[in-house]
Amino acid sequence: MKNLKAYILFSLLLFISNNANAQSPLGPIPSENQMRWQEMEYYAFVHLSVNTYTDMSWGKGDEDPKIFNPVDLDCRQWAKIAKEAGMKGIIITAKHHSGFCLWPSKYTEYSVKNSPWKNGKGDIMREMSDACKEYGLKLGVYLSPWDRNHADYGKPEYITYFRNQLTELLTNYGEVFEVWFDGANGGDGYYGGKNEIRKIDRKTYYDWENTYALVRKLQPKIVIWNDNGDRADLRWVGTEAGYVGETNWSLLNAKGAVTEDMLRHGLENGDAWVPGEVNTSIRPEWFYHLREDSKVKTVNELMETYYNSIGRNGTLLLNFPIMPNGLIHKYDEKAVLDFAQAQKEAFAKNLAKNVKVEVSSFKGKFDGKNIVDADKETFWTTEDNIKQASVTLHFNEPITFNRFLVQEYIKLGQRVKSFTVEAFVNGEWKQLANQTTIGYKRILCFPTVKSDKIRFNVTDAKGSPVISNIEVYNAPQILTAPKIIREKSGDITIIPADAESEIFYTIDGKTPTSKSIQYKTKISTNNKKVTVKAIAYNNATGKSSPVIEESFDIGRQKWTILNTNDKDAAKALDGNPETVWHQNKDQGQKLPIDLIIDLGQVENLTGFRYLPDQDLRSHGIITNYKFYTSTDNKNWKLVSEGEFSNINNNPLWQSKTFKFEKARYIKLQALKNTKEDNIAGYAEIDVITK
Ligand code: FUL
Repeated sequence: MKNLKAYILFSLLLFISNNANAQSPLGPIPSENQMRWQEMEYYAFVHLSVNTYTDMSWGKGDEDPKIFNPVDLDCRQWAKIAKEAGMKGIIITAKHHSGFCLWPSKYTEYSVKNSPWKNGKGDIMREMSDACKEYGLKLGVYLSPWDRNHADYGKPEYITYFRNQLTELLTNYGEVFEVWFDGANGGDGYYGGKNEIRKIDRKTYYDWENTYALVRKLQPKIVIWNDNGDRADLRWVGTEAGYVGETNWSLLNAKGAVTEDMLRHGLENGDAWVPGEVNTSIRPEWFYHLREDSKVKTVNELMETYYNSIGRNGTLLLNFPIMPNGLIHKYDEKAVLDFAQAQKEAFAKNLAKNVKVEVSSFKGKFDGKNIVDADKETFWTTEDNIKQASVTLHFNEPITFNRFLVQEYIKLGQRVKSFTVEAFVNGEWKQLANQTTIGYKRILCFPTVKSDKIRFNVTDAKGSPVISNIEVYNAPQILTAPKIIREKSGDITIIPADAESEIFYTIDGKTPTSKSIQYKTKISTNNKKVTVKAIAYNNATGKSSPVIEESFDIGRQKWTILNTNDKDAAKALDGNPETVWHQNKDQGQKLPIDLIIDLGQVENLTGFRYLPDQDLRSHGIITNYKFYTSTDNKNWKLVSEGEFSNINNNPLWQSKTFKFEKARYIKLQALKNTKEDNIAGYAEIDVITK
């Protein structure tokens, strides 16, 4: 009897301890909406506005709505591609900085209703929402706070207008999973015909607190993305290049300034859950430009983006620039479907599924088996207050692998501060990786290893680790395309990405194969215009990289920068995007500053190109310019002026075209830079000729 009582008591205690909460949540944790969003992992952006028809990165707000005519527009094509690519939703630029609305808003005339498209009877938001429903995708909305068209922008009245528009978008088109409030804000614009510069304080002007309250009331399941200095549900990662920091905490402080470092890495001891979303475009720019048809990202670049976003505790928001006809370009479609295929191949077989596991300690039912059951809802945790722990996976026979995937059960907080991965090779443990954070998902890539034992060690954590999943893969190798540059001498150099592959190229427009010319030394081009296409080819596997293509205008051999003695000036013409010349005005002075170049002979000019410093934090990134030509270096003619729109976030080649001019001298006048100081920086300067 006594034994029975003791047995019952013991069983009861065991039951309670087994089913008790594994660990209490530690620090901030995701809301249900943030959790649902995190699990989406991968979704699309689409950019379409009036500037799709003017070849500009940003619309100014004065574009005639009559130019907007996407005659073949088919949101079902966008949705079908996104779905087939494995994406879970689409965020559409309902209104970009131009102020032009893709839906017939009641509150403005500047919308599709005054465009020829469907005789002004169309509604792209409606078509997008219907297409998303049909393909089982979630719908997201980008509504630019900055509106370069609206007469009231900068006044309190505009906030009413902005909220009216938000209300339309979040009421009339069904459930919306994410709203995007772009950070680019204030500056020159049309503003109802005033054509002036208007500055606002992006932290206070929009009264975010009440704007958020409205959003949440209309869409209780939404997540808010905001890069205007006011903490929302999600954060920008500080770059549009497609990566977040290797160390990536999903935390920030709810109040106080946010630095670039915090955007990139989060904040270990932040008091709010604000995870990072990696936004990048499948082409260099966000909007469609014909010249970028040869610049669609390759599978390798996209896979790298995948590992640097989803593989680093982020989500991936990948953009399709919509063509003027209203469709996604077939090259973009192919690239994203090849990318989906590469993901499938990389993660085809989880070699760790249900293998034998040994853990250093565990608590109740939260034992090692939960890590390898490929179910992220079950997890392993240790006894309380343990900050170091390890998991060893035992395989029946040696496996070959090069990817390691690990997930924390973030509903109980992000805990791991550092970890290592080891493989047992030739009788000893060999370290494969020594890393910091994990978060929702971390994927590590390393050279292929063969082993029958893998060990994962948490080396430091905020509290007992809670790990939901470990997976191991052997991803096939994908060759990376080489880089092509043209030096000032006119010679072309092709730089391989790895030491093993050979390079083949063409300069006759044909697609290169392993039968094309093999690259051995610099290609001399007599200073002429030339298009080079190249591949890397691996003889052992017979595999090729994607084709890289670069087009160069006239060579710059005879060029001289006239108005300087600074030796570093050569860096602006050396063909190397990594080297930059900084031209300084005297301390205390401000721009403008001129860069005058003698082309050595009269050329048939139709435009110029400018590549800024690739480091966005650097000084001297020009935002506004004037460009002049001359035949005698005395009398100058202004041939182009304007802005390099999105250069602050995306330091790409800026191409500007103008009416044909015969000239020997060119002058680029930098009017303003991102820091509003006295420096103009040039990674490269080039011209476009007829
Ligand atoms: C930026 C904008 O200025 C770009 O045009 C683009 O919309 C990108 C997604 O965000 O800040």
